[in-house]
Amino acid sequence: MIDGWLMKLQKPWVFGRVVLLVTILFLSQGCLVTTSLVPSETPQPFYRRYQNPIPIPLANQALTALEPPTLLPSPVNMTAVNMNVTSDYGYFDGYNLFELQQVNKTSGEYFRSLLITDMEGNILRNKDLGYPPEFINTTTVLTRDFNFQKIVFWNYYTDIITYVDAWGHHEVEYNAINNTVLTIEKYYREINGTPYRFDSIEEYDLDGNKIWSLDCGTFIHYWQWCPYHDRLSNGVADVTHGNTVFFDSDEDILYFNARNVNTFYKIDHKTGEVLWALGEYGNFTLFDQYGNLRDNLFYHAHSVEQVDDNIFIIFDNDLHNQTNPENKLSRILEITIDETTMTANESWTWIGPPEYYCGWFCDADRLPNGNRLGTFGAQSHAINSDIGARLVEVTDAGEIVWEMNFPHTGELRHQVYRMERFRLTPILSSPGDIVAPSGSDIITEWQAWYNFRPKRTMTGNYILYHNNTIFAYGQITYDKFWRPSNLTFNIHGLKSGLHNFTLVISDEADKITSDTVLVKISPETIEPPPTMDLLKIGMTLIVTVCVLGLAFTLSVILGRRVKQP
Ligand SMILES: [Ca+2]
Ligand SMILES: [Ca+2]
Repeated sequence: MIDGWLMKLQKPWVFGRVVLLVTILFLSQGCLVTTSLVPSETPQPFYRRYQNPIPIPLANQALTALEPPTLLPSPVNMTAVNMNVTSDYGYFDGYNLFELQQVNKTSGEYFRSLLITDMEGNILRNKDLGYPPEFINTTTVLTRDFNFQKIVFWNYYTDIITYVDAWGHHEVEYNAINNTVLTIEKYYREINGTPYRFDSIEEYDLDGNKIWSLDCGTFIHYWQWCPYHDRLSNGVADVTHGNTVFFDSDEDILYFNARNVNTFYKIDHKTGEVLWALGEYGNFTLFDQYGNLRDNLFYHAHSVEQVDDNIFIIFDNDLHNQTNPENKLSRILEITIDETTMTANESWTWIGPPEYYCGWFCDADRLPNGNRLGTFGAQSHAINSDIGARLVEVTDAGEIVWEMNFPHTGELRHQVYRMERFRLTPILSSPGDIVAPSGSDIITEWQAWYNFRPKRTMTGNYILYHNNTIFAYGQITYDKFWRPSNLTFNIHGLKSGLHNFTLVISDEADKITSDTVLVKISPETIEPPPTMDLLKIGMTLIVTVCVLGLAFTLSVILGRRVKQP
């Protein structure tokens, strides 16, 4: 019987089938082995700790821990402020800096307090200073004192105020190149027997000496005045109504927004030359978010700021909309420009609901996590007159995640011109833990942002510790406009076991933030694993050669046996 099977096997087609079957069996076995050899491509985190991509928990230098809050004397009657806050997951944690104005609707009395609050609305600083506040370094706020009508530097740690003998309206700006301040001043010019109000941009040194001036009446013309005829309280035509100077120290460029001509200007600070203008009287071709050609993108806007290369954010109040005056939808607007093709496109916008409409005041900021902050800060809104100032944070997708409201209290109205979100220490991302076989090259990358939204590059230091020993150190340059700076480290030759890498970054005042990444190196040394394809090909070749060799030998032996009688 065995000889019968052997006879059949000797037939070439039967022998071929057997060889094929054996090969398939070997190959499938080989694949199983191969699969078990390849390590998981995405190692699972082995140690769960608080993940802080953003928001990051505030560092331990809490403002309240440094000194007690200076709550009195407060020009604003805070007991009459019925502030409320709502928040949701994903807001950018930090502190808020803004001037709160309290207005008595009947008597017209004005009170001002410069506040620093936490995200819940607890007041940590309350200072008798006015608007528009902003940080020029980690401890100093630049703003104005309405009692003395002077520009001031206020150190919110030491509570020391330094006065500059200059005043201006709507804006103060710091020039870090010259150590000077910029502001806007109004003047009147008579044209054909009629007075018109224009603005000039003025620069003062810290002793109050005027060192630079630019007359905006040289590039804005009286006939460009808003067709809705904005006037001052004395009846004079308010042609320009400048409300923003944004100074880019690194480029020595300033941007000037003239509310009543719906246009902002890029100006070379060295020469005073207007390099371009964007808006109703600008030289950009304008497109809305749908790609439609438009005569203008914003009406009586406020607070233009650069947020990235060729990207600007602005608060579009939508007052005196010349296409549809009843539109009345205020919004946060980002505009991306191309200085080669001279085109400007709406690249992001968040339109507030109709009841958020604000004809005057207001501010817009982009935060490090991509959220936007909108100061819908006027004391009254078109639909619900009880709302008052509302400060709103929205995600990139347009969801409201934080809102601070100042509803009316009897005759008292509350308004906010601009606000700033900030941290007390630098901001650091958390890249997450790493699991790798020994012999691997480890790359860790952190992102760092400065404490506040800087208009110039800022510097600090970093130290990377490996198990409490200094591994690397150096200087960081924090990018301007609150863009991230990357800190990348390539780490070689880690022994098996658990490694702690802690990155500490500091600002110019040596206030620090840290983040820890744990790296687990597995004990087995694993050569760089070949890919599945290479292994399959290798196994296939080996198995095929073996099987063919075996089959050939078998056939020779069996052939001899069958030939024997
Ligand atoms: Ca400013
Ligand atoms: Ca702001």
